[in-house]
Amino acid sequence: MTDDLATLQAETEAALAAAADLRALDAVRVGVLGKNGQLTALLKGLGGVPAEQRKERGAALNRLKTALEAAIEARRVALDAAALEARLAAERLDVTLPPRPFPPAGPEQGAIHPIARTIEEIVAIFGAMGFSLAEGPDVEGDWYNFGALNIPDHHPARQDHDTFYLPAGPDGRRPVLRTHTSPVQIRTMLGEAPPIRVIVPGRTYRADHDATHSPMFHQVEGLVIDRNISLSHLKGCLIDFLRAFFGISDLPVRFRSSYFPFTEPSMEVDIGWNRKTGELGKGGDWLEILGSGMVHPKVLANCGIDPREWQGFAFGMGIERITMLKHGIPDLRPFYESDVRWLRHYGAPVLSPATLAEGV
Ligand code: 2NM
Repeated sequence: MTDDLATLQAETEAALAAAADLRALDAVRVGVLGKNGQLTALLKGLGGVPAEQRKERGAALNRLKTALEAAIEARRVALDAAALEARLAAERLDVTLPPRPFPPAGPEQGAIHPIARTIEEIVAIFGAMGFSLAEGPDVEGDWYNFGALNIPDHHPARQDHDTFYLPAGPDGRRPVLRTHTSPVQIRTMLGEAPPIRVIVPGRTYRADHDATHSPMFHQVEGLVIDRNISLSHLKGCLIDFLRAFFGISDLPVRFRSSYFPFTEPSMEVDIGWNRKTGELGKGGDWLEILGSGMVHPKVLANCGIDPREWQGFAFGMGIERITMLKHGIPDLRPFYESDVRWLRHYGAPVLSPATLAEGV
């Protein structure tokens, strides 16, 4: 090998050893083997070499080229390995560590909203009694919300001050924000043949806003249609529900005659409590908690169900109200304010679903 080639080899090997990363390595490669590289220039100059030396010179240049390509590749492998080692060290993960404990209540942990929790509990209790969950639209037609339920045209609930009406559609009818979840029961009776057992939680809307009323609130209603259903079934079902929901096995329950257009007879349901302390289950006072009754034959007929063959009962209650009673929540307004301090205090832990197995 001539001196100039030995020098080029030595300089290139020194530069490769000094290249600290893949970019520096590539710069060395381009400087030697690139279009304007030093070795490329020597190869281009081969034509000017005297004929008797050209063969030997050409062989020497090719050997050097092969040697330098191998040296560059070796350095690339070494730098790749070093880069991987550095990444592995930086991103080290000890898979033998025990799992991080579920974070305590704090900024990083959410909670189940009390409304959502109560709905889960109600669905669990009625689910165990064979009820299915039914849902329907918040925006309803007048007939589903009122007419099918035997609510006459002059009924106060129909007046503008109670009901949110939407602008009339092309047919001239004004849709309503449902004032109760009963239209879902109507849709269920229209769409399914009896026997029926459904529980219907959801949002409802009334033009009412003060310390104890919100224009949007939640209701749960239930419906049972079968043969030979009587008031006894209604009473047994609701007593079982109330005792399970409030977790008081001997909770006093009282049925009081009342009136709804969609049920006959109708009954208001009270539970025993202490008015002074707010304690449920004892104290000699009564607190109204839900409405109920035997589904009116006209309502059944409106839904294509023959009232001579099928009977049923229905009931409805406000979710906010029973949630406040169960948990001693004094004020309605924070339910809708998304204040995380309130949610953390009254919310239910996540990952603890409402089940009857553990008691809701
Ligand atoms: C209540 C009270 C009493 C009720 C009736 C019906 C239907 F569709 F079957 F006729 N659904 N819900 C009902 C009955 C609701 O809420 C206080």
